[in-house]
Amino acid sequence: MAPLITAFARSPDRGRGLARDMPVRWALEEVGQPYEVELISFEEMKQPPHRARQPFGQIPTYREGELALFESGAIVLYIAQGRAGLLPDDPDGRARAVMWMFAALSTIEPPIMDRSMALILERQEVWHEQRLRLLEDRISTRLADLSARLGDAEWLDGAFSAGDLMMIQVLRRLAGSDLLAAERSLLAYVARGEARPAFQRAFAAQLAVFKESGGD
Ligand code: GTB
Repeated sequence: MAPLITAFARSPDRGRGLARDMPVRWALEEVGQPYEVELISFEEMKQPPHRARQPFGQIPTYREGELALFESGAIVLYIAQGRAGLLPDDPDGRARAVMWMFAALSTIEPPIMDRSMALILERQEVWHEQRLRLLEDRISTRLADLSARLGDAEWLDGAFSAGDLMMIQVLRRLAGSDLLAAERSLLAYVARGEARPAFQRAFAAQLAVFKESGGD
């Protein structure tokens, strides 16, 4: 049976592919694994049946046979480990690809998420501008370091891997910002990821959900 994932019935990102079902869809497309999607509302997400599969009442989740997973990073890693296409064959290369997944989620993403939250929830606070500057400085430092490491390479460590997939998905949260535009190599890196046919299929699938939910 095809894996089943959960996603927003109506994503607040308005089909921009920023919700965390996107990396899971992208990973499944990269390895050529067909999948099914259960769309759920915010209300359903907080009810006991969904909390049984995601304790924090969030999407995405993943079910394949008897296995039930939550956490998008863990799901992408599981998909990558079981199928060819997202991890190198040699053990050292695999370890480094996983290292980049962690770097994306635990080193690059935190200040980016804090900035997103600050822009949504903290605009009225008297300290908003000061905090935003601090967060943006922190992001700029991380992006400069990442850009220095990427250099002129196409991907972070040899062939495209789950590490690139997670990193690009994290960087996409900065789309349209001066922060990303300032690092031209990262801008091109994100564009290369988004140009991949698997990304395009995953993006189109989540956009179709938004449009079918009445979004414009
Ligand atoms: N660490 C978990 C994972 O990686 O799976 C985090 C999962 C998570 O944050 N899920 C969010 C969720 O279910 C959706 S993706 N939120 C509902 C809730 O917590 O009540 C995060 C997200 C939401 C909205 C936008 N957006 O509008 O742009 C982008 C990303």
